[in-house]
Amino acid sequence: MSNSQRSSPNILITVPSGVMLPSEDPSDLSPRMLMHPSHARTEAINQQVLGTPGVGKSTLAMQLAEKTGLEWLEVSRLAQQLGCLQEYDEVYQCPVLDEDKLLDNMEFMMGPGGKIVDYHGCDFFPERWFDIVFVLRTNNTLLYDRLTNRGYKDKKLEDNVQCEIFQTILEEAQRSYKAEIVHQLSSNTPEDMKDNLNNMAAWVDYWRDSHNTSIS
Ligand code: DAT
Repeated sequence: MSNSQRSSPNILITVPSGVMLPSEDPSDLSPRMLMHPSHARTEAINQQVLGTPGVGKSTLAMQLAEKTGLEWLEVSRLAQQLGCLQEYDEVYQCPVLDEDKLLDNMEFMMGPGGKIVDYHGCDFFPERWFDIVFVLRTNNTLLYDRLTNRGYKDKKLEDNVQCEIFQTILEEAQRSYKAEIVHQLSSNTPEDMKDNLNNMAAWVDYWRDSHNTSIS
């Protein structure tokens, strides 16, 4: 088994090599230990997929939704559909999010569970919404190329690559949620994406088995 993979009795957890998991005790890797203990969801797990733009959140979340039946909520698109975008920020070349309005609209969606929330930030979301949080991480050179292909340039390109270098989103997640529910996943190659998809789907299965639920 490589340095980047550690197994629990039921689930394989993949972490970037050298990254420490919340506990050094391998027994803490069981899904039961790593899931949010105070959930009250009735239907299914709520997962969050986080990371700097370009790390692969949307591609992975869409595949996960197809594989599991969970609903993919792409927050940027949802905000646009719900009229939760304010004035345009010329410096960052994106509209400003009306967070309060978005949260009011999302509250009823999140309650029953079964959602994959995909966004590049998390500090304004209620902690109670999420059972498990995945932060995708990408090598800086690969990310630079992906963002350039997407048409990012100048300050926007530089800021986003720096955001990844300084692991800004990971630290935001670690400040926003309990350490045991936040997991980093490498997202450099198609093989990484496949592994991540399987691991995240395994959490959905685990939740269903342990709560005896299913999504029709
Ligand atoms: P995000 O939603 O985080 O902005 P994305 O899903 O749109 O990112 O992906 C950006 C691009 O990178 C897209 O062309 C797919 C590619 N990509 C994402 N994850 C990858 C991976 N693990 N290996 C190879 N390419 C990947």
